[in-house]
Amino acid sequence: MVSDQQLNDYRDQGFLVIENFADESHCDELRARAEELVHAFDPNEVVSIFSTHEQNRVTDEYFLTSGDKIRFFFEENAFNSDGTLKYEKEKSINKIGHALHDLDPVFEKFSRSQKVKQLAAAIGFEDSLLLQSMYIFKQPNIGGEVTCHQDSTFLYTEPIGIVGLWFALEDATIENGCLWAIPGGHRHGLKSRWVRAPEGGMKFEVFDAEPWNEDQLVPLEVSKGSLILLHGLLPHRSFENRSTRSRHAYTLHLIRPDVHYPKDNWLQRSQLSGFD
Ligand SMILES: O=C(O)CCC(=O)C(=O)O
Repeated sequence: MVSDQQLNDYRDQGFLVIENFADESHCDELRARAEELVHAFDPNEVVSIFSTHEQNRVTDEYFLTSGDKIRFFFEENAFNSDGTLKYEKEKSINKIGHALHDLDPVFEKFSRSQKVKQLAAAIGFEDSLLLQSMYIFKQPNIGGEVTCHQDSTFLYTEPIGIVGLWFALEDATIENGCLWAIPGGHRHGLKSRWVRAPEGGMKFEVFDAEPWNEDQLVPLEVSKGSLILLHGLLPHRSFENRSTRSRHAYTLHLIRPDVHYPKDNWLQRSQLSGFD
């Protein structure tokens, strides 16, 4: 499934693109299921959360308790100043997270398929635990940027033992906001951790305040069905989508079973399961 050369590339670069990993039909199934979930979601349940003057406190709470739920997060530019949505809900949602792989049968089937399990084993993540999943829409016109980061900042383990699986459910190009990464950037250590503060809320614990040299970023343009593996320490980002085409992706994060997962990470689960 993964050649020695590809494994070497992954170790060397911190990422690996595997083209044609997922069948078109599986991509379409996930897309159709996300559409159903959005259809069933009533934005009135949560629009107030995103548009009140207490926005930070309540949106933080909504996010921080979403680790074992299926929740909907809006694009930052989705709202008018009076708190109403600018566009229909289908064009306003930034992502769904963070337990699709455990709670939704369609996402669970894909996430725990033999193919994904075998891929995990091939990169040294056999017996790993499925920590988090996200469906990312990168909406046309208003799709927001994701600034340069390392996933281990948010999903920290000791030792670092996490991999991100990023499945392109549509072609991802520079125009519609593909991923960008700094090749080899995973070899320079972790810059910060996002930790639960004793006084409540979250804060960054900074180990290295030097910004990344974003001139070194390279675009990872991929076609529908491609899988991009991302080492937990790899600096990566995506830019805004100002094109008229969406850029849907599904992401899954795996952690090794033998790592320590601290209590002050944002995402807390009472129980984590593996592939079986
Ligand atoms: O899909 C994207 O645009 C960025 C996703 C990402 O970097 C992440 O979830 O860590």
